[in-house]
Amino acid sequence: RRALLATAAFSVAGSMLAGAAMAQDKIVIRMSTPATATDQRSVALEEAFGPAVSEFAEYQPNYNATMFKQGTELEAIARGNLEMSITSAQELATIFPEFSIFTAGYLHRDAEHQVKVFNADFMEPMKKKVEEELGVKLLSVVYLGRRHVNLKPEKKISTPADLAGIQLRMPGTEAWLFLGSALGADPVPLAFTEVYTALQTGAIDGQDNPLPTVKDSKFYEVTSQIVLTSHLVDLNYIAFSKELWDSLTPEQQEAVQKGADAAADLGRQRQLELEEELVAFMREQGLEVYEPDIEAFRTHVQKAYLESEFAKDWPEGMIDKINAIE
Ligand code: KDO
Repeated sequence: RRALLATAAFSVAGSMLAGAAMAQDKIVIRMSTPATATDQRSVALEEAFGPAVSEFAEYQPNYNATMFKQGTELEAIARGNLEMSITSAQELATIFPEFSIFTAGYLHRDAEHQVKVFNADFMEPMKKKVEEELGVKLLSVVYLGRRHVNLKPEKKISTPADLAGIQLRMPGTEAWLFLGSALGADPVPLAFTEVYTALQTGAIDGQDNPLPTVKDSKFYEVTSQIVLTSHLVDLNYIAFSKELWDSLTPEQQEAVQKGADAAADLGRQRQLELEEELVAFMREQGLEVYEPDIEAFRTHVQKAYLESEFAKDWPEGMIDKINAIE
């Protein structure tokens, strides 16, 4: 962790906005994500962010991790090789351990709670640290949705014990893998872009993602069931180069901020609507969709987190503050 941080801090100072090339006198804002172009976060950014900055900047999204591999985007921004990404608390936690608080299962209650937490006073020092030490500005919080367990085997899952021995793909960071084991499964690290094939060939038994992702990336074609665990009300942050931000005029900064907020609002609305519709869609595709014993999962997962090494890095009293937000 320290080594990465040191490299990142050094690169921020050393990069001369190399990435912010100008196209037709416009700043180029390259965004890299493993998400598809049809994912609601991608669509919302194209519809709301791109136009909001179009007077002075050209928004250039890159999807399916074709520009940077999943999990390497923050470092790319820090080094001045990228201007923007859709990052996760799990990725931030690899550099700033306190962000692991937002990776804990059954913490955020819903999309609205996420936004209130992101805008709360206690988030300010955390955002500031990311800006100052990594050169990344977290503009807005994007709703990814309720993650559920999506399996290929037909075995009925009621409690965490039923997931024993299940090879559950998780994204490749420590915080994600911990969540997989807290659920009772055997976590297997794998990049998002590899998941479909791994399910198809049986290299993994399952994966976890919100329903809109299961539809968008067609995981329903290669799985038999969705266990509605709702184990993580998942979020992403719109991450922006602090160096580029500092080079903008106040009006341009306002446009960037407003565009990010508008994209986050639009994406959140659409994702919530999709989540409502998609249980029926999955059943039409022949998948079993059912709720397990949620209390059994919640108790098991929360206990695992509170007893974990991660909890030692959480700011004092923050869990209570998060829970106290109405
Ligand atoms: C995934 O790899 O399962 C995940 O859902 C993790 C998220 O944090 C996010 O990176 C997302 O993938 C990508 O944006 C692809 O949808």
